[in-house]
Amino acid sequence: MVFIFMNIMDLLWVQGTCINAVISFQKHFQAQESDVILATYPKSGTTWLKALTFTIMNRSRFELQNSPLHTTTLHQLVPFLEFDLYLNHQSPNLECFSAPRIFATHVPHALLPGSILNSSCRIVYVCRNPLDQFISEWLFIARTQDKEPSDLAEAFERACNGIQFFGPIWEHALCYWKASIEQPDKIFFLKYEDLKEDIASCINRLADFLGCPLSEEEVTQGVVEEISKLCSFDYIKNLEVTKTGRAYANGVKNSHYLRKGEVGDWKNYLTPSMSERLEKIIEEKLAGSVTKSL
Ligand code: PAP
Repeated sequence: MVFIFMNIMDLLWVQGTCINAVISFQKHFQAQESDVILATYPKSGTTWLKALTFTIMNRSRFELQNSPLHTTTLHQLVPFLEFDLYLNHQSPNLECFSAPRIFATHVPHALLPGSILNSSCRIVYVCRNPLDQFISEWLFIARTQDKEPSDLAEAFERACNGIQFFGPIWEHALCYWKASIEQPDKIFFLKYEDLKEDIASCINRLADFLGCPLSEEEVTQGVVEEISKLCSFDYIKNLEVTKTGRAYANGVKNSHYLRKGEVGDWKNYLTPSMSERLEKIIEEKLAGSVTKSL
């Protein structure tokens, strides 16, 4: 775990393995006006958001039944800036990505390069209930290491102290949430739970934000339902490329990114006192802001 001091007041966290990549990303990335950046805290719905955004934005280029999503991993279609692109290259060649480009990042808002913050490229952020996020990450780490999960109480203690790969989840979400309130045309703030509850409405709102709204004709033809199905947990989990492929740069099995995809799975792992403790921390840290969201 590594942290960067931005100034005397702010302490911003990034995963230790990608600190140099984040610095290169900050220094060298040149945003284009048409870029879309998918920003998330890990295990909050990145893979789902990649599928939805790619499908919505490319639906006039590829018929849905011929979407590259059927044969190509989402990590290749929408690479992570700090893992896939800048991890091993200070200034990777991004010419192979045709506009509009879609990239993903877990980097906190304050660490995004100026060219993203100061251009008119768009950012979509997804947040998730921190209890579900914690369990998802705890189990993901074990799966990637092919081991039993680590001690739950210890991992939970670290999460309550904000010690996770990208720092406290509440700070990460709060900064993006504030920015989305200040710049609603630039940052679109979504919740994993809302995607689960009403995917059709989220697809419509996301398409509007991305500047490619669904036409009345598309709505009548059932395109929203088709996008929803193509990007659904069950559909993506059962694709051959998910079962056999590996994530772009870290080599982790694709299948590890699709575990259960449910809201409230934390109830199967956390005791009532644990959940109350983390809920109280979240309530205190996010009072009056994203609290209702989480
Ligand atoms: P990442 O940030 O490391 O890329 P991310 O995709 O955000 O991972 O998180 C994985 C979680 O999203 C998993 O949650 P779980 O452990 O609680 O099951 C995964 O199942 C869930 N997920 C991935 N794809 C989808 C999808 N299409 N629909 C719903 N949930 C999904």
